[in-house]
Amino acid sequence: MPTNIIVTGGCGFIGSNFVHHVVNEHPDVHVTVLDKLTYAGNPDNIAGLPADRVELVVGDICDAELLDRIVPGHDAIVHYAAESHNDNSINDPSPFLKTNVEGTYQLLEACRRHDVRLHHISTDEVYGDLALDDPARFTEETPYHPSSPYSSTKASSDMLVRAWARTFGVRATISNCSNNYGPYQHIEKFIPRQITNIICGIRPKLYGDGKNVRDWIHTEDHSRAVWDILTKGRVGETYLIGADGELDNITVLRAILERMGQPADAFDWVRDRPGHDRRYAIDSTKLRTELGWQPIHTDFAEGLDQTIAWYRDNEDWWRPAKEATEAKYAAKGQ
Ligand code: NAD
Ligand code: TDX
Repeated sequence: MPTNIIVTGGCGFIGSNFVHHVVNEHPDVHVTVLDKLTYAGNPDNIAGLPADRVELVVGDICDAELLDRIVPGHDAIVHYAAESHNDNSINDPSPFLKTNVEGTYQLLEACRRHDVRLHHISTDEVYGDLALDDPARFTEETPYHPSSPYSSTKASSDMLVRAWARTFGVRATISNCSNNYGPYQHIEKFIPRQITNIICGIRPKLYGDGKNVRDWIHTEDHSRAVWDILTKGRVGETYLIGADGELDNITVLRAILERMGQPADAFDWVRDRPGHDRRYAIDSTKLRTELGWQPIHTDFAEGLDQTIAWYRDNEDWWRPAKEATEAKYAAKGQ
């Protein structure tokens, strides 16, 4: 059982939720968060956690010398750090190449030099997309077919992890998860963008025809799955994480509008995302049968209510980023 772990990207959305999960559920574990604090990283996400359990190191995963200073003495690295937003990757792919590909390479080299276990966090987007009427879902055997600069850099990072595991014996696992929702998600992303738009009196914005399907999972269920893979998963293996939460975007938006007391048509249709993936869907049978994981947050409406309440209660957290985020979208007709 690991007792001293590094969490890269632990000040971002999913990474910080994982740090909270470990602190709450695994009292013997110390966490070193390594985070560059980009626009998406906020130290407030882990503020208030006990100082003897969580240490923040502000730094870049591309910095090999820094990695040589902090990695020795740790049992494992859980690697969340990434540039994570598809729309940003279309505006400027370069930081995605740097952090997602080179950053993962530097972490792999550090794991190799110091013989440290790695769990690499990836996405279902590496598999490309499915047609709306396709009965298939993604499995661990689905061929890679990424569509966007973001997903192609995540696919590249997965390939590096597999190669370093096979060639150099790095003790690595990979998980590919579906769309997360919950507290601390940056307001550039679909669900928090629409919730905070409504709070600000701005009409929500829906891309294309609104029929694109995402497979939603509460971030807490993702954290539990990652812990199970880190502690019980077979080294060298990939596990898909999903909670059977397929919904199209217009259904999610209508649920948000209804729960926030808005008319069903109180939103704007906006320009579609170039290369917009149609549908993602995860078959998580391997994770469930091999490791016994199951999602707990299976009621999406309840999870959405909690998420809406969190954004209402934490306006200080998101308000400073709102104007600039919307200005960036407006410049693109979105
Ligand atoms: P996020 O953008 O909210 O957070 C990313 C974090 O990484 C931030 O704290 C940022 O400061 C940090 N970071 C960025 N570049 C860095 C660098 N060079 N060095 C150190 N830290 C750096 O992202 P998220 O949505 O929480 O996603 C986390 C991970 O989960 C990513 O690897 C992403 O690909 C993956 N993922 C996300 C989803 C989703 O629905 N959001 C789904 C599946 C997988
Ligand atoms: O304003 C919007 N209107 C809209 O219709 C935004 C921001 C998005 N959308 C659509 C695009 C997608 O079909 O909503 C869907 C979800 O969009 P995002 O929140 O940007 O997520 P997505 O592109 O699906 O990628 C997310 O899930 C997989 C994460 O951002 C990735 O990091 C993860 O790998």
